[in-house]
Amino acid sequence: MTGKVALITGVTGQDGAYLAQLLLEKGYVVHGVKRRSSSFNTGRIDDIYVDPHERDARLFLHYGDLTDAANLIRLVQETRPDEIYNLGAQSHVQVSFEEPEYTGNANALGTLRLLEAIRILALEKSVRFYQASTSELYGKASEAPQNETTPFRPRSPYAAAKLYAYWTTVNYREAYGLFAANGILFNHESPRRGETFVTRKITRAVAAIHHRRQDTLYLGNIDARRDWGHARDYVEGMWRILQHDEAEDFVLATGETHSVREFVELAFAETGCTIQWQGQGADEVGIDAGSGAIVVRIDPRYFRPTEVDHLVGDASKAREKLGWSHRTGFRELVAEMVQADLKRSAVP
Ligand code: NDP
Ligand code: GDR
Repeated sequence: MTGKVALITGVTGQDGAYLAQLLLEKGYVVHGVKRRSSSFNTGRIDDIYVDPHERDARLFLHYGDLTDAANLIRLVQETRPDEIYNLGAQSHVQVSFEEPEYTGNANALGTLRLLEAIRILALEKSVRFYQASTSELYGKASEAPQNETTPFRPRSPYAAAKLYAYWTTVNYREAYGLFAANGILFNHESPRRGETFVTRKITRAVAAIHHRRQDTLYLGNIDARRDWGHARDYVEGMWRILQHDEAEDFVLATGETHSVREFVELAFAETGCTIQWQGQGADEVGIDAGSGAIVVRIDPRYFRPTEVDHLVGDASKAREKLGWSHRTGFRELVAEMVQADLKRSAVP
């Protein structure tokens, strides 16, 4: 047992669930912040949750919200964490164009509120703070691959809010001596990925089409390129960032880039289906070479007002200083996600 205490915002999300699991395995007591919702929102952590009345319970959930400063101060005061992982956010880039103000409130000011809570409670010398920064900061990047010194050029309200949070984290490190570090993480996915992010949207549709529950998958820009890794590997990197002897910012990435189009092809191939592309632009379609059915169509509704076309990360600093590198490759990731969705959608 480490005897350490961690506080995780966003514990009900993809990364929060994997991180809570990892920290419990390492012997931590884990406090997670969950939002009040009219329906259950703890599905991703149900398997690691133990009734708090049980003697061996080490995962505790608290209601909270990054838009509520008083709540954050009280949570930090009551839980007295050694490590805080700020993973909570309105994390959907396209949604941030629809809800820019809320996105700024939760992602930018939310980070400030949490850092201020640490300062108000005079915990700067005892707490370590991890900020969930993102490759979206690079946006229209001038160079590839992107590393810790690549200039930022955000392209969405989401990225602009995360830019504020990034620099606020750096500023609290420099101004108050807080151990505060940014993980600049490139896209990472898993069977627990939210259903509206493109990877999971594809793997769910492939499974549903395979089981004849859906005919067509509608997508936006299939030529966007991303550096996709597995969330399980990336939460291990977050933990290593906070165990390092100095607070520093790190890129976590696989170093490989693939298009959404390639993701679609591989995901369908997992069910034995070969995709042939026909047409151009918004009229392009993906045809199942076996049946001749159109299984993919483009819907301009999913085009973003400004797009991030090409991301590929260089994680050599994390490899050298933290001994971190990804374990799960692209093909393995796609296969795991499709197989998980095939299993889920086979249940009547
Ligand atoms: P998810 O969308 O799966 O999870 C986000 C979490 O934040 C959920 O628990 C959500 O709660 C919670 N949340 C949303 N709004 C608030 C709020 N106002 N107050 C408190 N909690 C809130 O995201 P991921 O797990 O994929 O990502 C984790 C973090 O890492 C996010 O900050 C994201 O922006 C960032 N990131 C993610 C990357 C990725 O590829 N996954 C890459 C780089 C950065 P609820 O369950 O109730 O919705
Ligand atoms: P991203 O992830 O914006 O990179 O942000 P997302 O999966 O939403 O988009 C990836 C790329 O796919 C294109 N795309 C579509 N996207 C969605 N969601 N739905 C579609 O139908 C679709 N068709 C094409 C997008 O245009 C884009 O280019 C994720 C989030 O987890 C952020 O929180 C995180 O910071 C970054 O990754 C790194």
